[in-house]
Amino acid sequence: PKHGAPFITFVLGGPGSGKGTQCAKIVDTYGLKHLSAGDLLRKEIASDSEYGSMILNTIRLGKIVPSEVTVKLLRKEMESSDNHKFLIDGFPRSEENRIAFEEIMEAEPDIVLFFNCPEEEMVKRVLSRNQGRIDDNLHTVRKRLKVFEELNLPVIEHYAKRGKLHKIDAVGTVDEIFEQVRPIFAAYER
Ligand code: UP5
Ligand code: MG
Repeated sequence: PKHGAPFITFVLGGPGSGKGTQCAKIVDTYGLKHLSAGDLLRKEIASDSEYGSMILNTIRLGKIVPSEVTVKLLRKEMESSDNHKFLIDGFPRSEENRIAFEEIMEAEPDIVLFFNCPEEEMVKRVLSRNQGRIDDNLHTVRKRLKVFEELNLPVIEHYAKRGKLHKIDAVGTVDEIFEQVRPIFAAYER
């Protein structure tokens, strides 16, 4: 990256594809700053902010929170971080998200990871997670999968065309999957 510019990785994949799990391993090994858009939004709900109830209702329906809100949260985290290598998990979820981020942050990702996982495996993982997430029920998972296909796949396609996409087979053990991820970051360590 050019001097002073952040190093940005977007981590994409459907609900339960293993984004958060693999991000934890990337952070441990390569020391990037993990920013989960979903976690930031859930923190907003918990903190009773002005957007809290709107965000809660949006997540409950498996829909996408307005770009301005999510980009503002990401921007705040990025600007206050002394680590300039970011692992942005679960964002952008639509072309509109992507364009808003690129315009407001005046930055594009260096790397885009796509955890490619069959739907039935994603459903199984989400429904057995048991962490009390309001969107981890069969009805909302179906909706999340539909929104992923309709709105997130075009973003993945966009970055594939730009030569930035790394498609990872997200079936297997956590360690087997990480072995596909490792060389992508190792290449930047050299
Ligand atoms: N697990 C992980 N890896 C496994 C493996 N290899 N084998 C077997 N099990 C495995 O994993 C899910 C579960 O599977 C866990 O129990 C894990 O142990 C197990 P996880 O790593 O949590 O998968 P992840 O892809 O992170 O799943 P998550 O449910 O978090 O994905 P979503 O994209 O659905 O959730 P997110 O938090 O990003 O977004 C939630 C909602 O917030 C969205 O639906 C949307 O409404 C809203 N949102 C926005 O509006 N805008 C945004 O920018 C972001 C979110
Ligand atoms: Mg997650």
